[in-house]
Amino acid sequence: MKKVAIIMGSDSDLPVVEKAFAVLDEYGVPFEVHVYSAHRTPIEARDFAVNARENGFGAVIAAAGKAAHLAGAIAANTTLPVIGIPVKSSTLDGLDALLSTVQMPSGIPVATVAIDGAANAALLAIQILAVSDEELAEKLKASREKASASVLAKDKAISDKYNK
Ligand code: RP5
Repeated sequence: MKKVAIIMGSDSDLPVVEKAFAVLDEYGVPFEVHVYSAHRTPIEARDFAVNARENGFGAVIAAAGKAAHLAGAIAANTTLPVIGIPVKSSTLDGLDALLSTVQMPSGIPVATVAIDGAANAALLAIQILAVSDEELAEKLKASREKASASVLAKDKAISDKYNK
């Protein structure tokens, strides 16, 4: 199976990014984690991206806060799908990171999830790998069915209590 790369701009992003580790573990998807910054270690970030495909990765998750150029900088140097997580780490509550991550110019896409949306970033990476992995696709389907059943059970409980 292809691996997922998770790059964060700083170790201060870890509390947010860790939520992605849990989801990838749950699905048995191998991943590798690094701290590379578009601004502080631009050469290492670039080199990782350039070599990511031949190093066995199928998708890259890049998390950064403030003037968050990491996902875009990674995307500029690979044709692997790149998922950006804008991290809420500034006085602007993550809106700065959201806009920096999502507003990519035509030709270099970054699939941007919600501010601090690490779990969805992991799920999207898994869905990308599942395009060519039936077993993973089945796990995703089972998980969606479980989530639906859980909501329907809550609906029944609320309905039984209030809808006389
Ligand atoms: C960004 O700046 C990082 O991704 C982090 O979210 C933010 C602050 O970094 P530190 O100053 O905490 O290292 O590049």
